[in-house]
Amino acid sequence: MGYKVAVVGATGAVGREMLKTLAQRNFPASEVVALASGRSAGQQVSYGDDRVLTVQNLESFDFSGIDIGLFSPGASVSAVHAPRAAAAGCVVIDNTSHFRMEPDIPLVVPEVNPQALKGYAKRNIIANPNCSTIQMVVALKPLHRIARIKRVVVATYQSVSGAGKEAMDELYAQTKGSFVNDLKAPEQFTKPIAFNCIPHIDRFMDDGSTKEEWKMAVETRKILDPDIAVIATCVRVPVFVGHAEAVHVEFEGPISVAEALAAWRRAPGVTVVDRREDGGYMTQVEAAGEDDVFVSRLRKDPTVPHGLAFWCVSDNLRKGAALNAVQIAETLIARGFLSKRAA
Ligand code: 11C
Repeated sequence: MGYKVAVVGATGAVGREMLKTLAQRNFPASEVVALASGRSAGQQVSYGDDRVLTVQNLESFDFSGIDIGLFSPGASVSAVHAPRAAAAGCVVIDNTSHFRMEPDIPLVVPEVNPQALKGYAKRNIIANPNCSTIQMVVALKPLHRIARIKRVVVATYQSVSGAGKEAMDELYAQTKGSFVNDLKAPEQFTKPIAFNCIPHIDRFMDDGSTKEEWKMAVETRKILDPDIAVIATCVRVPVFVGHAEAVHVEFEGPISVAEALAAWRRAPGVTVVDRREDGGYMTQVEAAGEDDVFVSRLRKDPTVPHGLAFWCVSDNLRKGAALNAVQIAETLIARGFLSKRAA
């Protein structure tokens, strides 16, 4: 007994993390299928510590009988194959940006807006938000409950794994090359990423912002509250895994540091690491491989009537992608949405 699960984009950084997460959490799967483009078909990928799956060709795969599809193959591939899988009765949880802002597609972070799942059956597709949005809304939700948020100013420090495996390889090659006088020209990024920070993630929009910055604003409003104003500056940093964010929040009414800490300590998915001393905060390297969103450096922002500033860190491949997708599937099961299709 269990669910038949397909992982689409199984050879990518997020796809591999999806397989790892399913196994680690003992997801009730009776069968797991790994899918990718024809180019990767035949490759082997790990599912947990002791199982290996042979990758099958997504293009020719028949989704009939598959209960849940965890998709992370790139937006243009999801655009074609997610509706095809959904039409065959598979509930698609799509990690790409393709469907997120469509009004009849739920955009879900289970700790924040699980209620949005109830409309999923209209399209049979649920969107997984952008990684930098997920960690921010997990941290903001407990604060928004006690004092409504008006405005968020955020700067991100995003790891190269957000841009995929080739981007990780580029950071590695450039870093190594710099020590042996073998400088590698940028291919995945617009400038060298080793020993550098690049204030540019995703494409430029007409207003001068980047699409990553736009996503943080519109996704936060769709998930948390349409009235919250968000301005983001998204920066790529030479870190392999884990995104960090400096978040400045303006509230409608008073909220103290003590109240915010107490709210976070009660909140699912949030871990407070905030000792006001050397090393009393989390960094990306420590958050890699962990499930939670870590919050640190909380203090009052005295430049606005009701303001707080904090630092938050999370593993972008886990809570920012694979784990959130698996948690959506677990929430669907817990709420009884998927029981009919159990094998
Ligand atoms: C990055 N946040 O770090 C991006 C990766 O819209 O799903 C995820 C892009 C997305 O580059």
